[in-house]
Amino acid sequence: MEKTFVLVKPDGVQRGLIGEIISRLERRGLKLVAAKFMQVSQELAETHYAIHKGKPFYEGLIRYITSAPVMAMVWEGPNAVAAVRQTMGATRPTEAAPGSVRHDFGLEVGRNLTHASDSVENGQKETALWFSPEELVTWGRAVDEWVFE
Ligand code: D4T
Repeated sequence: MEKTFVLVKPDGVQRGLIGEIISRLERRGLKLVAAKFMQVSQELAETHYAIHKGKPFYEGLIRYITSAPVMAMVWEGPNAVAAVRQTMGATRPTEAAPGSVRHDFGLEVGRNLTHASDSVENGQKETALWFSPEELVTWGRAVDEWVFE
């Protein structure tokens, strides 16, 4: 089953939106397989956002992601990558679809509340960066057969 890496960023934590965001993913039928509330180190932030190094928003992005704790998670489901990105909405909140997290709670790209992997490959890479293999829980959910075809 496809897995994807999700972060509730510092603004989402500070604004008390961890529960709201988890609730939306649960309600959709996705299954939580790992979760960790943590302060992001400078080193982890720089590795996670290595692709953006040198871009004008890079320094601010690193300051933002290390500014307060985050909730790091791995979610599983059919097409989990696409489903989670749809639930989160476009990177820029003013371009995010109505009903998405970033539309409903955000205004600025530099305070866009969440991160979600943009491909299956990046989902695997990010999961391996943020979690050790033992932190991923394999479990059967009673409603799985009513959510997964
Ligand atoms: P993340 O990685 O946070 O889920 O965002 P996305 O996958 O949706 O978008 P991204 O990689 O293009 O951007 C990473 C991160 O950088 C911030 N950002 C981005 C910014 O502050 N200014 C910008 O112009 C862009 C493009 C927001 C998300």
